[in-house]
Amino acid sequence: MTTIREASFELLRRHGITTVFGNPGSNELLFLKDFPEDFRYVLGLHEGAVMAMADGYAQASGQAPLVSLHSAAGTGTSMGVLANTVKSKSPVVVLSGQQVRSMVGQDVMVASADAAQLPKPLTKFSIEPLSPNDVVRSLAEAIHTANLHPKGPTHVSVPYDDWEHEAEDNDALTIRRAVVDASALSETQLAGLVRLIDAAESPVLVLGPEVDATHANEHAVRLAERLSAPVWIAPSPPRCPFPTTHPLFVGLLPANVAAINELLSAHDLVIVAGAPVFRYHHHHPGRYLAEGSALIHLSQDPAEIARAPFGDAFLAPVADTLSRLADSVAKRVASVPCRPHRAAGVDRPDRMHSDTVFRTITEVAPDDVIHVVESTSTADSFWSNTSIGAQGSFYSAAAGGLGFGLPAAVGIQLAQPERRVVASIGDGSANFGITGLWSAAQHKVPVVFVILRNETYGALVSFGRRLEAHCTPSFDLPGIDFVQIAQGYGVPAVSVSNESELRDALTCAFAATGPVLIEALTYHN
Ligand code: TZD
Ligand code: CA
Repeated sequence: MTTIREASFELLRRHGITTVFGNPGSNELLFLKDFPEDFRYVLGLHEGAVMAMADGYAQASGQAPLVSLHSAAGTGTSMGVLANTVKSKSPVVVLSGQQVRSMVGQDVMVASADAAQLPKPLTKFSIEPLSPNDVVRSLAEAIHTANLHPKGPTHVSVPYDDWEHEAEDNDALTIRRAVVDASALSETQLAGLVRLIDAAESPVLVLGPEVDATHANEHAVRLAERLSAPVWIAPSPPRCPFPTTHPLFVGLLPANVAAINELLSAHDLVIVAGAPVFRYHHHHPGRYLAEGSALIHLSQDPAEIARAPFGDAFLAPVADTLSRLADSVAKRVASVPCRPHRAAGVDRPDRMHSDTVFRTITEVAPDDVIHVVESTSTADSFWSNTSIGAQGSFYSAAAGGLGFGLPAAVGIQLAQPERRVVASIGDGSANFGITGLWSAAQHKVPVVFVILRNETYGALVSFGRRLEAHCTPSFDLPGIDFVQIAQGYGVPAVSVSNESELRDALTCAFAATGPVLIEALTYHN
């Protein structure tokens, strides 16, 4: 007899899902029983860290991992990070354990009263199968849905007595299904788009995370070069779609209406690829787009296209569209745009400016290093002092939810063992995902963690000034010793306060075979 558990593992195996990130409780034990040897279980000490490791792994491998969580409490605890996962469009399949079917109605301990409802606003699909006979098919639906564009997290809740039931004969057919996700602009649609672009005098490109997620970076470079068009990265980027060392790269768009309009106003055509139009943050009302400008939106996300308040949109795989446009648009020659110069910050005797931290990381890290960043007040400093090149070299929380960066770095490093990951994390942010250090230590995942210890929620101090929110409670964070915390989780650590100490620490960290944490003493200005 094949049990539902065995059939489910066969389904997961069939889809290449052999890494499980989890935190277990009593409801999950019968799923984890006889855990197959070809699967790897990465235990996280907190569900936020579990979800972030899985999200990072999904983004950096392109493959859906399984997340195994405990009932309502475990699933609920993961949901802060899940808010990022939906925006990063990571194909994560969440399996939460449920009490025995016949007991859920009595609201016994660790039953999840309305399990499918719990993560619903954040997931593409959420279900608790109505019968054990539908468990394998439901799990298959969750896997396919997670992997179809736009990708995203899905959730299945399974009562734990289901796992030992006999699987359906028909489950074998479900397990065997392959699904191909295709479609592209027709030749006529493409020709229309090419005509629009060729008719423009001064096109500009704005690129977003979908470009990096679908490995379309090189097509974007070819198109930009063909058009000799300046390239902006769309606001608050969770990934980097274009090499920042390229002469056509001009910078990151700020996240507000007025500034975007101003920066793009010199162009009669704005081509946005693989980004929402636009993901604003600060409220600065104004005209979306200058008089006489037009906008073309290329995306494979129907919801993003439907909600955009302006621009004509083309729903099709971004990689294919960019590649065919690069082959078809007329070649132009234009002068290379200039990038604004930014003066470097100055160190204090006992503390560094964040510019020093990022510049030194750039100097010491290997060229193909992967950056994971969650240090909110130092975003400009990061982009001014680092260069991001190839596909898959930059990751950040897609919804700005803290607790992603530190554990995501662990998942990303697990997915990319040939490259090194450096995680630059604020001292505030670090605490939301700190338990990721333990998983890194246990699995010897060689992430270099750099904690920027400016002893405050710097971004909130700056935001407060801008909103004139005076006399708030203090947002300072004195007395958090990251060296002791890291050592407590089994990660070797050192504190540094100037450039030469940082350089030495980074050199040792990149030579290490396991994780290392560097506490960099910085200041907020
Ligand atoms: N909680 C969660 C889960 N996500 C959030 N984004 C916040 C709270 C609010 N928040 C921000 O948006 S930035 C920030 C908080 C608390 C401060 C982060 O401090 P940091 O970085 O030390 O990591 P900086 O460079 O000092 O700002
Ligand atoms: Ca801070």
